[in-house]
Amino acid sequence: MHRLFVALRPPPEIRRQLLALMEGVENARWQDDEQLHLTLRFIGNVERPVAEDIATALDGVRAPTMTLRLNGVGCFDRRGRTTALWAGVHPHDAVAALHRKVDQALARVGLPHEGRAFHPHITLARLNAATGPADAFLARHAGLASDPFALTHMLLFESTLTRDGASYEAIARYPLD
Ligand code: 3AM
Repeated sequence: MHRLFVALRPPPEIRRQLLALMEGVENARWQDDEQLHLTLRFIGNVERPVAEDIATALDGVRAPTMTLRLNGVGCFDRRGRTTALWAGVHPHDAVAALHRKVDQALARVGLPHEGRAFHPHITLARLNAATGPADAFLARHAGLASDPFALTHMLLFESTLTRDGASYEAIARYPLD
């Protein structure tokens, strides 16, 4: 089985800016440089022939290169607990349009539409019960901004879960126009 997702990779200078934010939350599992990405669509576990269909379907997605900026930070909560800290991006329209195109391309090869709302974000840290409060981090970086950065391709990633977290490998690369 292959655990797949489709994502954008911020350029090195933006990743450096994000890495520099990563302190001040006790026991947070900060993402490393290799792990930084903006997920367009989580796919999950598929068998090899389906993975090949997915790779072909993504080849047919046509979308323009987009320019984004970092825009603030936020968190995801589940059952009253914060599970992830992330950096936001702005504007949302082009990246949401690309998310929809990817979702449609994947539907054509039989994957069910993603049910949940799309919130473009770059995960900075994963948190668990042992993690200290993140309020000060969220307040400190509420005004996060960056120079504009261009995203010129999207990537199909394979995720391998290890005891130390997930490791991600780009297995295909699709240029944006
Ligand atoms: O972009 P991030 O890193 O926040 O949380 C997982 C990660 O998102 C998410 O897919 C990305 C690559 O692993 N993910 C994992 N399981 C998921 C699921 N069942 C999921 N997204 C949606 N549904």
